Amino acid sequence: MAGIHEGPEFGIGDFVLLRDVTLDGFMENLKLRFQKGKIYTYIGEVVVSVNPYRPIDIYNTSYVEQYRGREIYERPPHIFALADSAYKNMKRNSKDTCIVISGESGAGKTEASKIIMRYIAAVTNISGQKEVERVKDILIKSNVILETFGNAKTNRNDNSSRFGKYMDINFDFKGDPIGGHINNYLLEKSRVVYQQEGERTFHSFYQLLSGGSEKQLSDLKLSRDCSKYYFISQGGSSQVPTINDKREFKAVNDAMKGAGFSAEHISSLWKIVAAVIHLGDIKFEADPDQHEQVLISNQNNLNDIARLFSVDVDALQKALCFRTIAAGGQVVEKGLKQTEAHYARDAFAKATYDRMFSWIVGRINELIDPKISGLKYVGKNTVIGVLDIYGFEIFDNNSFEQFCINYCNEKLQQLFIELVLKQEQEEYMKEGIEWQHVDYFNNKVICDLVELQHKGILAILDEACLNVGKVTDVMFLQAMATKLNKHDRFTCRSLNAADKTLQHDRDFRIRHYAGDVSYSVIGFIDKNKDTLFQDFKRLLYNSKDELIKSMWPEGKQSVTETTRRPVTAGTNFKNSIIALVENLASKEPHYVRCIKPNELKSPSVFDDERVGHQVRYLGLIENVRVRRAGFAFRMHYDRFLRRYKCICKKTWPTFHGTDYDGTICIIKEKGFSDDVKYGRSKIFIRSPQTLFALEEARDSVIPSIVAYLQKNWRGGL
Ligand code: AD9
Ligand code: MG
Repeated sequence: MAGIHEGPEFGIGDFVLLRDVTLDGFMENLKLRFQKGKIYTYIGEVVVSVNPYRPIDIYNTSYVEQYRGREIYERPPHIFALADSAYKNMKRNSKDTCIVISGESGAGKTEASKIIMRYIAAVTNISGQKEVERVKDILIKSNVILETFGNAKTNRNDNSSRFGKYMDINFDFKGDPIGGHINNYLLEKSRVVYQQEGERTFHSFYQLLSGGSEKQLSDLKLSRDCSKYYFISQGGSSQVPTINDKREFKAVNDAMKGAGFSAEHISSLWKIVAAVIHLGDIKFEADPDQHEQVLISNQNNLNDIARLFSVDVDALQKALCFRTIAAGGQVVEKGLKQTEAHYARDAFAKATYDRMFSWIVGRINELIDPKISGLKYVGKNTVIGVLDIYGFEIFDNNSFEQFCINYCNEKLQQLFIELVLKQEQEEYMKEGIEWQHVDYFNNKVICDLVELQHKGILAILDEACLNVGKVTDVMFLQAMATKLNKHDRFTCRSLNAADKTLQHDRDFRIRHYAGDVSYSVIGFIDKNKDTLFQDFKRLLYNSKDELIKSMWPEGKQSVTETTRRPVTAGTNFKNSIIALVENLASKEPHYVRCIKPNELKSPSVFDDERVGHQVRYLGLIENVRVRRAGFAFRMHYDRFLRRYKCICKKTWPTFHGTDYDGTICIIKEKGFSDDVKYGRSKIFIRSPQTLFALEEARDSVIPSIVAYLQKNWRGGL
């Protein structure tokens, strides 16, 4: 079997066939394959992918042809085989499928998702329908657009996704893509105003400064020198060797244009990016006439921003320096103090960028909406969902964003555990085969620690946020220490005084499935409340730029209209992730488990310790054991008979009984009856050796079969 027998020098293509299912055995095989440039290995139908950190020429059209329409085991392991399997299953069974790509930051999820989408685009629309081509084109272009506005260089990954993305691709009954829909999850907007050392804000800012024409930059009142601008230069690393911002700027503009964004819209988007840059350089000074109140000292900057946002400059100034409050039926304007003004400005910049990002996603969705794409539904419409979300991450300073990202990864791990076990169990039950339980670590306790109603960290945080102005981050930490003191996955200094790595009144630690992470509580309450003063909403709602106006619909409310307290950022995120997980669970899942080989982004280093850690926490050994708990291999009777009929005298060259009977004949004649079980539609083979023996028997008769076919069916091969 080509997929499994790539030759001993390449190791084993499916971990299920490992002789020795231990961490050492697993690692030895994974390392050997990585060193030989074989980055994909199966665990049954799960693809384990190791980031090669170099381009490998295995995605060209000749590879597409090798995998198209083939069964997963017929060719050497490849992500194309998984994409094809998801596609085939969807088409054959008219069932929604999804592909869940997981792994830590920098492990290769986003690349994997793009490879999958390109494969699907390559194997569909044989008849070349124009509208289908348009949809496919936008699906591919959406990656470029969203990466520009939603990805950034972090200390883990030069092109790190700072938002979660779930994309549904809709197919018609023929299996052609007729539309799609993207759901985006929590953009890490704090990056707009702050970056850690060595990091950048979103790519869009640097692309504009590097790639914008002289005229465009002068219109936007920008220079090419990033270091001049506070919001985009804090990480001190605006130049990244692996990134060509100038080229990407052209690519993203071409992609937006090609996808159907109007020239006005594209121009407005860059104006917003420019305005955000300028906002970072607004300087406040104390108003000499008004105690503790601020003024803006750089009026030019203010004029530029007002022009870019198409708003009145006085209104902008007022929104930045005052806050309008309705109290007891009276409308009062309250001057902001220095710290308040800075806070409000940052919140404004973050919200503006965030709204812009959501608008972009919404615009792409409009362009690929299957209902308006002009392609009519005929028969059943099915989808393949592709999930590419930010991976588990640990930085020197971890805040609310890492907390959300890592919680999301816990949820996906939980889904993997449940579905992989459930699926396997169901398969055995459906086929009437006895099932043997395998122990595994269930991370549900950690999901509960975060999300449980009333008792979880998010609930404690929401409670803290309810008490306007009174509760500090430190008090939130103390509340957690009191309520979670029995939880063995949670600690902080007041619960463990001896742990000097945790700072008093600042840090708490969670023992995540993927490792221990210390979070600083500073900013948790603010980020969870996510307050943006109404004044800014009204300001931009009154913009003369239609696009900007459309991003702020709630700005039409008058000052005295009371708004309901908005759902907090944490709870909002939790709800969206719970809905996502439910959605994934309702589809037939396919998994890609991405592994990062080293911390150096090196193509040649296989760091045993780092990889071993990932293999352990991803539960890959358990995955192999579960898969093998009963049987290493299974195959539908019809396929089995077709593949092995040549090795049995009773079935070759023709067999007149059922596929089931033919399968029994082969197994009996070869003496493997003790090693197999017959399910309702599939044969289950217990040990890999039996499969190898069948394959060897087949290999040895192939030459005589070729000769036979040439003699008897000349021209019919
Ligand atoms: V994060 O959680 O968004 O921070 P990802 O998405 O898991 O992370 P990404 O796909 O961005 O990681 O991969 C990181 C880098 O590894 C890419 O920019 C490529 O340079 C490199 N990479 C990943 N996969 C491949 C591949 N199949 N072939 C070549 C790859 N290079
Ligand atoms: Mg990514």
